[in-house]
Amino acid sequence: MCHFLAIAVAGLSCGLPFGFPFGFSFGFTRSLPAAGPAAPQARDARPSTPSMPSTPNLVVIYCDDMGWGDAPGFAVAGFEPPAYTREMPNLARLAREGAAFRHYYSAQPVCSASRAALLTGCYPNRIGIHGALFPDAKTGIAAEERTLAELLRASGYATGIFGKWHLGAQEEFNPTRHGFDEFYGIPYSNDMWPARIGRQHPELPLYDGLRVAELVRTMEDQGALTAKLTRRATAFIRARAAERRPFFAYIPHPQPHAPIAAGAGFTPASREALYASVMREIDWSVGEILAALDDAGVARETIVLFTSDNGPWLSFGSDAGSSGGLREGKGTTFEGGVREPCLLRWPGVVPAGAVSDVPWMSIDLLATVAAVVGAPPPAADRPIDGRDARAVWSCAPGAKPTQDAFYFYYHANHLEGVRMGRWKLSLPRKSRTLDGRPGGTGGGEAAYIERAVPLALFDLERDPAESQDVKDAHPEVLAELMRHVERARADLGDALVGREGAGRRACGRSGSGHGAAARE
Ligand SMILES: [Ca+2]
Repeated sequence: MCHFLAIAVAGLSCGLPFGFPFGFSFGFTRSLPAAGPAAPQARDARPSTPSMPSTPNLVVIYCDDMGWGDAPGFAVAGFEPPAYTREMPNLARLAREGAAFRHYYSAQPVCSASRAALLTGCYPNRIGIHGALFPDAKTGIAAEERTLAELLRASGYATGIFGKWHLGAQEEFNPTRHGFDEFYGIPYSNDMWPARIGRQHPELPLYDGLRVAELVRTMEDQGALTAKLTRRATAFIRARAAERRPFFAYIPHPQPHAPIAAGAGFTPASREALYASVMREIDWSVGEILAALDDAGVARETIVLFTSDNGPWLSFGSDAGSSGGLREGKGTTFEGGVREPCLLRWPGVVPAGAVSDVPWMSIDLLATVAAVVGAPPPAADRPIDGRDARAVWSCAPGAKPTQDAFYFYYHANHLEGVRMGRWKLSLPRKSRTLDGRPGGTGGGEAAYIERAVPLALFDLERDPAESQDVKDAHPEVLAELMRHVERARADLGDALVGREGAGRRACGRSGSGHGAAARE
């Protein structure tokens, strides 16, 4: 399923617990050194060449509400991509120098839950995070969960987040309390300010560590964020590279989440063209990051992952992105809500120019990185859901999806869908839709309606838009998927059928806490 050139790979495994021996070589342009679990490198002993790929730098660029169809090369057959996807030279460069994963998933189609999965390797409902945490939320990520930043810091990495956190706004949930050395960014979404959700909420703070550095009060302030975050991220990259210290730079852009805003130099020709300008500025930011890696001489020893937290916020219409022909968008577990554009560059490991249709999910990132750096396994009482994705990343022939089944939960704990291979089971529920009506214009929002959707089986290979229920033609597939549903319900629960689940853990609660304020 990897459309590239033949790659000779030996010793690959898939779906094993991380930490297993892993050595392979490519048969085309270069050979790789073995990447077995290795002791963390001392901070001052890091080689400057990729001869020790067990400590690659990691850069994760995580957009907010960017659709699957918002990056070049992501569209179902016959769908006309937005014009701005042809004006993204830096994303095109990432695709050329790395691989495009067309069946990469976010774990949930909403901000906080999506980020919880990315940073812990767990389904967010396993660790008690759901929805989007509001400024008054007294909950956040539990101190006992191991974040990707904590894992890498324990392996000698410098860690920085430059952008939107959204895993708890109280001080005990600050990123600097969860593994990040540096935090420069906003604690929650860019629409959680008085201009949109009312005067009862505080001004939007821009943090520098534990301190509020300034307030984001105007759309001009919002428009300046992308450049400010990019400058801090590139400064961090250059400084850590100069110290020859491995680093993890997490760059979760607040854009293109509404209200959209572009910075100086990206003023659109018209209000209708603002979304395109925002996307072009994000592309510019990617170029700045890639240039910083080049200038510092660390591009070949750095993993760069570019993706988004969930699909487009379609009710904003002209201010929302494109799902590329997939069904629906943010706030739904149809493909347009949870499938995200994914570009991954890791010279010598990820074949340049490859396009892969092998599914993997954000929950797999932590397990994969843990395998690369040889991190200890998770605590016995804190199992994670992710699997080592290196076989998928390297586009190994015959590489299987990282998971036997991918589960799509939404709301507090609703199991809405399961993907197994080419098949996706859509479970009965209510799901929001514009029902064919256009979204808003100029920053206005059209109203969704809630519509009951029935049990359905979709063949994503033949029907990526999830338009034709084929369960009657494939009863054996339906039966196997229902066995996965039962496994998920026993472990993670399913509020749609009144199941609690034995494997769920509590989120963190602030000392002054009185309940969650998470909404979808
Ligand atoms: Ca989002």
